[in-house]
Amino acid sequence: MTKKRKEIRQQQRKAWDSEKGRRKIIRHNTAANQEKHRVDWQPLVPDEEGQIADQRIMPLDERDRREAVTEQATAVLQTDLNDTQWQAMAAETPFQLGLVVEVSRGLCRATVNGDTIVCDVRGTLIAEGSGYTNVLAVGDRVLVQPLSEARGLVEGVLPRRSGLARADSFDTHLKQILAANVDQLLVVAAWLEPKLWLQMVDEYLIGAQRNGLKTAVCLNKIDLAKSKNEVETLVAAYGKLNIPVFLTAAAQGVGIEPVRDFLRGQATVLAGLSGVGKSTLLNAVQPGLQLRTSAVSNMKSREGRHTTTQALVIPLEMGGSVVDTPGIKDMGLHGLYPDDLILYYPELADVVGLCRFGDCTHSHEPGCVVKEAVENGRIAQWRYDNYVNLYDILVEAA
Ligand SMILES: Nc1nc2c(ncn2[C@@H]2O[C@H](COP(=O)(O)OP(=O)(O)O)[C@@H](O)[C@H]2O)c(=O)[nH]1
Ligand SMILES: [Mg+2]
Ligand SMILES: [Zn+2]
Repeated sequence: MTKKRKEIRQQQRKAWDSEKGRRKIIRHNTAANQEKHRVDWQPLVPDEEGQIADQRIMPLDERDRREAVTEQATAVLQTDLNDTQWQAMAAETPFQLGLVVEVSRGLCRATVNGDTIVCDVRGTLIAEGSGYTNVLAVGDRVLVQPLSEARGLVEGVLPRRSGLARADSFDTHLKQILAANVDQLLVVAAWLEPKLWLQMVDEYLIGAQRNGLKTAVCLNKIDLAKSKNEVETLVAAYGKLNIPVFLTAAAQGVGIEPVRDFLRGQATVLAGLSGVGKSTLLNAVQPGLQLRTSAVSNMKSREGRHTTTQALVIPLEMGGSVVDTPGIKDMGLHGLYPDDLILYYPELADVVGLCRFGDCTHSHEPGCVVKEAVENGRIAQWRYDNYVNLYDILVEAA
């Protein structure tokens, strides 16, 4: 992230904080709140070049509409929320505070006073107008009306501290929230079976960073690598960017302690392809969990579509919790402007302005400083390749 951008963010944050009193209780999805958010909307700030990238092709009013909705979706986050405050909010209502631990269509499982009960979601809670395509996600704090033993009704969703969201693949100006109130994302990948796919790892990292989450990578099944050295050399690029990389062989209990340290006391989302070893890893982190693990061969039948993504919140004995998300097959960078991709490749951003041609695409031009940096090893070849590939994908989708 450039300095300018940081300053802009800080200014936005200040403006946001100064209005705190007026915004105190925000409940999602109510007509009154939609009005309120509208008041809170602030004009989008142009980038360093004074323009809002890549939106020229859209009619003006459509652009405004999308910006407004995007702004709204992020505006409902209140980053300083904690359990005490959620408790206090619930105490002001006739309902109980619940933590959503599992979601499927129209139903969820929520932990209320230590018991996990099945809840319907009140029909008046609609996603429309919230900036999201779904009403709730695992990790949400909700207001629950107990109906009978082991059954309840979700009456409202409390404001979120944070969330992992991705742009909806059809309505890219809307977001789908995958997990709420999480602090960080741990990408789990396997060295082999399934084969390491660093472009996907980059996508997860970018997705999380766009949501303001801390990130780390767990590279599992290193027992299948010829040498640890080979693995370390490859992922050194992440280390240079201060993204922690944990090398593990979860099935053998190797390398687990640093992962445990990373998870302790934090709300973490796990992301990664089926079969990379997420469940095995969690079982190693907390023996006794006994999550089901499956051989790679019978994965296909388990994979749902995005809309039926089921996730599970697992509380950790050492403090903190983990959201296991079997369904997040791809993070999707929908809605990211191609020219903003460079923000997530700081090692490229460092040199990118120095090419001989101002409009250098860093693919074939002479005097390209990026290519030079790749050749002399300052930029990892695979990071460069990922950047170019993702850039092309984003341009095509724009
Ligand atoms: N060789 C090897 N296999 C592993 C390792 N960790 C997990 N596996 C195997 O990979 C398969 C998928 O693991 P699972 O935890 O179900 O993956 P998930 O889909 O990401 O939750 C299982 O057969 C595990 O036994 C590891 O460190 N090394
Ligand atoms: Mg699993
Ligand atoms: Zn260049």
